[in-house]
Amino acid sequence: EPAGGSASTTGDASPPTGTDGGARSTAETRSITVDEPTGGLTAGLDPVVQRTDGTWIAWGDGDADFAVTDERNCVAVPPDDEAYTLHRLDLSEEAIDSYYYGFSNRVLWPLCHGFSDLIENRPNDFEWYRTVNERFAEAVADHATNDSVIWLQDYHLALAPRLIRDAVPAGATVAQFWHIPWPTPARFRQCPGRRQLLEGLLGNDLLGFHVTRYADQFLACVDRFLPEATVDHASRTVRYDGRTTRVVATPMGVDAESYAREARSIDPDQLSTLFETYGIPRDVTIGLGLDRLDYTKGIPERLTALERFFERNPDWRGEFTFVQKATPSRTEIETYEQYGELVRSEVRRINRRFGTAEWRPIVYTEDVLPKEQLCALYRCADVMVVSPLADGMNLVAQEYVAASVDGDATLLLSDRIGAHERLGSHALTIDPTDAVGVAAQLETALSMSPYERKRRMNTLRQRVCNGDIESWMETQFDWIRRVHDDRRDETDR
Ligand code: GDG
Repeated sequence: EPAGGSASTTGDASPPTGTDGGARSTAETRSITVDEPTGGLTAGLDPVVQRTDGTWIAWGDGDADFAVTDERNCVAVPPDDEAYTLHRLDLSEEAIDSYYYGFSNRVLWPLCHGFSDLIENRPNDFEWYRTVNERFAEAVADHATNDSVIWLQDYHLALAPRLIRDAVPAGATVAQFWHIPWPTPARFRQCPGRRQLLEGLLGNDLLGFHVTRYADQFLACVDRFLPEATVDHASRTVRYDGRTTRVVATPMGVDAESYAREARSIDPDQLSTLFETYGIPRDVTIGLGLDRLDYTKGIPERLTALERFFERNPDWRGEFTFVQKATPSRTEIETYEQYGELVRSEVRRINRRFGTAEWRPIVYTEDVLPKEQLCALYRCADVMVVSPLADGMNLVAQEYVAASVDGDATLLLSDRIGAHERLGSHALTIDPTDAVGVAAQLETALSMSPYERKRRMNTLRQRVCNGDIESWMETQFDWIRRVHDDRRDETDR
């Protein structure tokens, strides 16, 4: 998951270093080690915060074994070279349950992705969401000066910007990036506390989304639910309560260079081990799906499409293996638990239906792989199917493109996700709910001429390399500088 930024966080107990990293202490030595970041945002943010000598404020579970900090809950990162300060907010179990597994992921997540029937608005969750946002605002105020740039990450912190604005010196700039879709007014109407959320977000000087559709939907919601605000749709700015918020669409990229480098340096022995471990035959054509186990990602729909494909194409049985890597997440929420069971049982059913003693149509794993193995999988996959029903951006599609260094690979891409607006015209577009259509596009991918396949992949590679994580960071900071200067001018007048 995206993990927090400077003066910000999202829901990972070890935000600055991704999936399994963290400023980690070992019980015996009480020493602190820092693991390499794995996620795209953390990998991108870490060097930025290091260069700025900044502070990264992130929540963690108070019992985590890496909670060695000073009396202010701060730790130096890296420990031996103090490039920035990590300030951890220890949250109680109840706070985490209500703030993270409650309002953030039982209300905002399904609401923003268009899964209204999955919204669970439990008593107290919104109050806890507010309380944790207040704690963030207090921690930010502790560190902020008149020159500070405060950059918040994601939907877990919608109320914080306004609280921060009121608590920090006037010269500080407050910005936020919203990593998930923003819903239409018809959907946002169902949001508990919707007015407070909009007021909170309008505490930002800058609010970023991945694509213009989400930015415009946000402005439409402000128009509808906060009538006192003045929205200028042409410049995408909002005047509210004496200040201006600029709304921008800045699509996020990946560290393309590092995925390409890893993919190029695959060791053949390592590859054989990977294939053996997962029982992937060496001579088959490989399809790949790689997602968090989340109901937005369209995994059962993808499996149904694969079933159609094998029904329609008996010749491909024994010749095509689909590898589905799914990482369990938010399993404290029952919907996620049930979703995982559904996916696993569909895999078993399809494998029983078509599998033989030598071959399984679907190889399924929930293992978390180190980046080099992830890149090995990307490079070996002849076709990748990215079929979410909704997704702010989707980094996996871009990582696959970056790692497809041979150029002979094809991407099937859902037309409902942010990544489609960047890459759609050169991928094979799919409607994730149309199993027959997806199966047909898979047939197209597998029968495409090598020339056409390379032509498409090379164009995709150019796009992904040109719009990588570094250029995203630069765009963010160009905008931050711009709103900072605008505010200076406004205060001077
Ligand atoms: C949210 C938004 C938006 C996965 N398994 C392993 C592993 N991963 C890494 C991938 C990728 C990341 O996790 C997943 O990123 P996505 O963008 O695909 O999806 P979300 O987690 O839903 O992210 C999304 C994103 O934020 C950024 O704004 O694009 O729309 O929902 O980087 O590589 N990494 C390693 N081992 C694994 O097994 N090392």
